[in-house]
Order: sequence, then C-alpha cells, then structure tokens
Amino acid sequence: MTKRALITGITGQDGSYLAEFLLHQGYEVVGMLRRSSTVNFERIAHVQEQLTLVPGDLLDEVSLIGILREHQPTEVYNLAAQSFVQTSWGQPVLTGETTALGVTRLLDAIRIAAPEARFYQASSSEMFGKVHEVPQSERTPFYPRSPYGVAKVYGHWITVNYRESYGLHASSGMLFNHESPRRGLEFVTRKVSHGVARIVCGLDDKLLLGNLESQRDWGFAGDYVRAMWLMLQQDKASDYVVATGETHSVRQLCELAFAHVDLDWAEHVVVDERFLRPAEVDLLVGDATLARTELGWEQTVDFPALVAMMVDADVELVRRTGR
Ligand code: NDP
Ligand code: GDR
Repeated sequence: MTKRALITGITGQDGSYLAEFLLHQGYEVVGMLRRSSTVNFERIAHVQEQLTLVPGDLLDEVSLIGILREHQPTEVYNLAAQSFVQTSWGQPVLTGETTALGVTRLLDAIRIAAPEARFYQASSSEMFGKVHEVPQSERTPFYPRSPYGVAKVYGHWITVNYRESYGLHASSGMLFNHESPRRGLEFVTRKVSHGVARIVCGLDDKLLLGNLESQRDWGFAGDYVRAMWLMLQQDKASDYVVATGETHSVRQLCELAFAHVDLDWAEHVVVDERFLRPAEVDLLVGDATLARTELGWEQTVDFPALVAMMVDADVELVRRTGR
C-alpha cells in the first residue's frame, strides 16, 4: 500500500524535518500551506520538488475536508499552530482558533473524509506549565500558563476524545522544546545563536533577552520528528512525552553559545523587560521513559552539540548573507 502522509505546518521547523524524514522512508508527502502574499518555502526549498503542496488552513474546515477527500492520506501530522508563546497573550483568540479549535476541525474532517488515517497531534510541554511534579511524564497533571498552553491542553484532550468517541487512531506527542538551525528567529535558542553570530561578525554588540532563569529541556528537532512517526507505527494509538531528561537555564544557554566563539556572555547580554512574560513557566524537564521503552526512541544530539550546531550555522549564515 502507498504510504501517503499529510503534514499541516510543513513550512515550519518541524514540518521541514518531518517531510525530509518521511520522503526518506518512501512516503508520498502532501504538505498543506496557508495562503500568503509572499512565498515562505525557505525551510522546504531543498525538497520542494518531491512534495505535493496544497492550499488549506486550519481555520477553514472545508479546505481540510477537500484535501483529505482528494489525497486520502494514511497518516496525518498536525503540526500547524500559532506556536509562539509570547504572541499568544497579544492574540489569544487567534491562538485559540488555530491551536485549539483547529485540531477539532482537522479531527472532524478526518472523521468525515478519511477515518482510517492515523493522526498525530503536536502537543506540548507548555501544557505542564506551573509544574505539579519534576520530571513531567504522561501522568503529570496540566497547569498551562499562557493562552498558547491553554489552547494546547484543549488540542490534547480533543485528540483523546476523538480517539475514544470515534475509534480514530489518534496520538498526542507531548514534546518538550526542540530546536535547530531552522528554528524561528523569535525563539530564545535561535535568538541567542543568531545574536552571537551578529556580534562575532561585528553587526551588533548587545543581545536583549527576557528571563534568564527559566529552565527548559532542549533537544534537537531532527530527533523529535522521528518520535512523531514512531507513534503512528504502533498498533494502538497513545500519548507520549518526548524529552531529553536534562534541563538548562537560559543563562546556561547564553554561557555555552558565547563561549563557543570565545566570547563572554556577560559583556553582551542585557535583560530587557519587554521580553518578560505575564506568567512564566519556570522549569521544564521531561521523563521520556515510555517513548524509549515502547517506541524505541533515542536522542542523538545532546545540549552542547545542539548549541554548537546552531551557533556554527548562524555564523555561517551571517557571514554569507551579511545580515
Ligand atoms: P513553527 O512556528 O515553526 O511552524 C508552525 C507552522 O504552522 C507553520 O508552517 C505555519 O505556517 C503553520 N500555520 C500557522 N497557522 C496556520 C493556519 N491557520 N493554518 C495552517 N497552517 C498554519 O512551529 P514548529 O515547527 O516549531 O512546531 C510545530 C508544532 O509543534 C506546533 O504545533 C507547535 O506548537 C508544536 N510544538 C513545538 C515545539 C517546539 O519546541 N518546536 C514543542 C512542542 C510542540 P506559516 O509558515 O504560513 O506561518
Ligand atoms: P517556549 O520557547 O516559550 O518554551 O515555547 P521560547 O524559546 O520562546 O522561550 C523559552 C524560555 O526562554 C525565555 N526567554 C526568552 N524567550 C524568547 N522567545 N525571547 C527572549 O528574548 C527570551 N528571554 C528569555 C522565555 O521566557 C522562556 O522561559 C516553545 C515553542 O516552540 C512552543 O510552541 C512549544 O510548545 C514549547 O517550546 C515547548
């Protein structure tokens, strides 16, 4: 049988790594794009010829039903979202429409047009928020701390509900932060690696950041898309935490990233309250025992290697483009 995957959010960080991975596994890959006035294929340009790109939007269920009817995917990966936590305070309703209700629209479209398709929901460690226990596992209760986190809790539970109500093969991956040289520039790891590169190249002297004390469990995006795929290869759909099990502060991230190019972070990083959040998630660290034992998932890139990879890529980018 032809293995055909539909990816929503294919232009995003994870969408591009997942598309590469699935093409390598012999899948036909259909990528859903929302309409924009300019092309934003930067992350998928290198595989674009091998993809089928179709227009659609999580805000429009008709478009989702049409795509599913026409392409009949065997697997659907819902990676599309308003994914930036800070923006979710400024655009809480849009975040809810996309990141929460968008999941229902897609699940319902699957129920109507492709009920045999297996479904992956991109859930998040942000659901644990003000954490009830350390480390966080599949059994840890949720306490989201942002409109984004609240929307992801809804997306998680509607996935569980459609599995239990309609027997869909629907799984939710509770993924902790994962990064790469393709990470959006507004997220802290990339902001730091890109900022370091600009400072090394003499384009900037200071890097303005928010809370340096928050701690995150940071892994490599290329490793995490493999976990998504593994979930859909199981006979039974279920929910899994995916994480490295190590946590580091933003301060430690800065220390490592600046030291990689022989700079002292303290001479360049300035705290700017514009980047502080109305409510913070102080500490995340995941327990991925279930993913390791049931899925056989393993990470291949540790935190120092991830930071080095991102700084090297940004130094090369800034040198090449001059910005
Ligand atoms: P990105 O922000 O890089 O990508 C988000 C994608 O969603 C983009 O392709 C964007 O399209 C698309 N999108 C946004 N709104 C809509 C819409 N209304 N209809 C269709 N597509 C839309 O996110 P990541 O790749 O980092 O993350 C992928 C998913 O995983 C997201 O759901 C995120 O919330 C979740 N997640 C991410 C984690 C991480 O650490 N990266 C951890 C846990 C969960 P466009 O290019 O047009 O903007
Ligand atoms: P996060 O990622 O909110 O965890 O969500 P982000 O990189 O934005 O923030 C991580 C931590 O760094 C602190 N921080 C800053 N963050 C940003 N963006 N910019 C700054 O200048 C800055 N200074 C300090 C933040 O306060 C925070 O504590 C990401 C997203 O990919 C979500 O979609 C995903 O669900 C979660 O990871 C898991």
